[in-house]
Amino acid sequence: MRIVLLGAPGSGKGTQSEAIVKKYQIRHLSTGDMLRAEVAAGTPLGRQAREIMEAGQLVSDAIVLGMIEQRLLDNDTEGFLLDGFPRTLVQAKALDALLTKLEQPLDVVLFFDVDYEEIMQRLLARHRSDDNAETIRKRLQVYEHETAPLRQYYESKDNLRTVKGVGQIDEISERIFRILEDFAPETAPAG
Ligand code: B4P
Repeated sequence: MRIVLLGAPGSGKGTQSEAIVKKYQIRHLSTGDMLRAEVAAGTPLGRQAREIMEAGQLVSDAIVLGMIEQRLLDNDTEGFLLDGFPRTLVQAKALDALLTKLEQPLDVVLFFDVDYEEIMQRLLARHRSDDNAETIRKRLQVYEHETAPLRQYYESKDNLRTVKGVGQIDEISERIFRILEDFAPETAPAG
């Protein structure tokens, strides 16, 4: 199964990714995790990304595309879950082109519906270095401007499904699994 998770920062993409990849045994590709690993390792890319992330801005499309492209080309599992990518129209179009080349079209884009007040509370409780009030406000503005238009983009391709992202974490996973049932590969009948 090939899935994209779309939603505002703090809408629970990373949290729900864990349950989804465990259930469907697909590869988890989180651009946020990849960038944080680069920052922690102090690589040149990480040094460049750190300030941008702490300011609540998006890292350049070229950097993110470079990171994701090789991993998609190397992917040898039955599918993948893209978490936090694409985040701009440029990234979405580049992803389409790559997946067309690989003959691996997306099955579904799951949009996490959570209001900004709830997001603010969740992220302020987390204490990550890009989770202070000012940076969160900036991240939400950037989301609104750069990423929210992707909803319409995927809606027009008939790929978008919306999941209500508020409630107990397990309840939200169940909602997601119900949606994903429509896209899970059929298992061959026994005998
Ligand atoms: P990400 O790592 O993608 O982080 P995020 O959007 O903040 O979080 P997510 O939606 O995954 O929320 P989570 O489950 O953690 O991005 C970080 C930065 O990296 C970006 O700002 C940007 O600078 C850069 N970046 C990443 N991808 C990029 C790209 N493609 N292009 C350019 N730049 C890129 O949940 C948040 C909190 O809520 C957690 O504490 C969790 O425990 C809690 N929570 C989750 N579900 C809950 C629930 N149901 N109820 C209550 N709390 C819940």
